[in-house]
Amino acid sequence: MSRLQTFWSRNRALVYTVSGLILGYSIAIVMSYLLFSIGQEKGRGNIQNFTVRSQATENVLDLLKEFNKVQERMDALQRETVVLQKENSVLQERIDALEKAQIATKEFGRFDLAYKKNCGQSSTYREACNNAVDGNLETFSHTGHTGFSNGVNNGTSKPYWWVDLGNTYKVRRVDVYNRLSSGNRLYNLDVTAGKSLSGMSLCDHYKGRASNGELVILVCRQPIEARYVKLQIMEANSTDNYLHLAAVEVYE
Ligand SMILES: [Ca+2]
Repeated sequence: MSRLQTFWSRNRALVYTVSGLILGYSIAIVMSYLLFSIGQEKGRGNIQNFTVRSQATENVLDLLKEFNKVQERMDALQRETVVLQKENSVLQERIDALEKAQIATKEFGRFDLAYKKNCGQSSTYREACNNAVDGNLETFSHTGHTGFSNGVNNGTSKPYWWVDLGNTYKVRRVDVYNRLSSGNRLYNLDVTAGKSLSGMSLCDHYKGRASNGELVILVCRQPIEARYVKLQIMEANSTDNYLHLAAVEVYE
């Protein structure tokens, strides 16, 4: 019997056992590697998904930030618009005042058509209507006084004054000289003109309030063919409501 045969017959069981263990370990190593690879792939996929979701969230947050910025800008623009509208309103008032001043420098008829002409007023408190056409700025007409209560005088609702020019003229401008005291009572004034007191057209409106002795120039938008010119405070409340006029001058 050779040496090899002798070794095999003595150690066969040991060789089988060692071979079996080597094969078993190899299979275990291969399986572990395969399972690890699969797990890593799956893990990578999950990380990618997570990354995608995270990017989408970032985009939404960025959009929300942009939206908030746009909203803030719109609010700021809204506030700027309100300020500009107020400034525009103030400028418009200045333009109106300048236009009136410009009109006042234009050539009008040289003669006051109302001077010493016949007149009337809705009611009288001491001072007659013709004090407004006497050429004297210290005298004034005064509509009715109806009582005194709660510390104030009571006048009348919508008091008016008118003048008869005696002939028909193309009335374009009416100058009103305010009384030298209680001048704030002149406001909300309609100036109308027409061929008869029952057929009057609006020449101009004065918002007021006026100051003592103020000259208020009223200009008709269109010349009005008129024999009569009428001034009326359009306020219906009678409390401290009077029309008193130092002078009224009417021009073509
Ligand atoms: Ca007068």
